[in-house]
Amino acid sequence: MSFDKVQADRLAVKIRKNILRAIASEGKGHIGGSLSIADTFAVLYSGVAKVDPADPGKADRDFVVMSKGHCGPAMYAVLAAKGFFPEEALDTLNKGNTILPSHTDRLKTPGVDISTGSLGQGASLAAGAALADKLDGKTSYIYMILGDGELDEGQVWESALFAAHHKLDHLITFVDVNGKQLDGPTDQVCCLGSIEDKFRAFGYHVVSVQNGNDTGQIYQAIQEAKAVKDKPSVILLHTVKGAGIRYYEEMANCHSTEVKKENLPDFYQELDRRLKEKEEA
Ligand SMILES: Cc1ncc(C[n+]2csc(CCOP(=O)(O)OP(=O)(O)O)c2C)c(N)n1
Repeated sequence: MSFDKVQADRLAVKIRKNILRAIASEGKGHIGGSLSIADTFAVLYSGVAKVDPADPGKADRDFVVMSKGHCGPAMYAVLAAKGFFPEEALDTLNKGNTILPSHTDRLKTPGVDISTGSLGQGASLAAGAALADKLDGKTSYIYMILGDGELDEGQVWESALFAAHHKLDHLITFVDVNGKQLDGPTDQVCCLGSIEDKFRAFGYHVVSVQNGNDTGQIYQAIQEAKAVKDKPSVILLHTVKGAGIRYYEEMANCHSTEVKKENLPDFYQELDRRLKEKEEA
């Protein structure tokens, strides 16, 4: 398949606008880690992941698993942009009877296949789904997104052992290495050492993406991962927490914080301006 970087970058802007809109409707939420993973969602939903908004439960679909489920707004942002449900639903984030709870829930949202929120669990569920597909002789992919803070969970490493043991080469894991977690820099909360060496030691093919907010680099990393046979791949995305909006990029802790409705026009303008600069560069 061909990849259109210009369209993917435009989708990333739309995703960021939708994230801001959804969280502003609540006044506060997980903005930092939602913005940092926006470009990965833009690539996955630019023809990479086999999904169909008209038939979200299609039998041969790929799964996109948001294991860092607190960043549900990033997934909702792309699902709305792609027509899985009307964009107006974004204004109901985390409210009573919403289809968009703060953390992803497969029983509530079209396009969400695995419920998450308790960090680490999405990793095991994704590995289980990948094994089930393999046993069924399916060719679908499972794309799973972890946070770097989430790597503190022992369950992530248990699932990694399992995925390598079963040679799950259709399980592609992303780690959003934004360097920060809930209450501080990941290195200070619980130092991870070399994430690259750790996954390699667990039997993974490791792709390190220098700029994890660059759609072209993300796309190339996925192509590399897909060419690997008989082992799972992990793509380490070196991102910026709050990416796209200077105010959040520069905030010491933008994990879960205010997004004011009155600031949306300025934020949208900044996103449009930065995209224009990129397109003209
Ligand atoms: C098992 C479990 N423990 C604690 C939490 C609370 N919690 C929510 S987000 C978070 C930090 C996650 O950091 P990271 O994975 O780096 O996410 P990002 O920075 O990308 O938002 C924590 C500890 C949780 N959701 N699940």
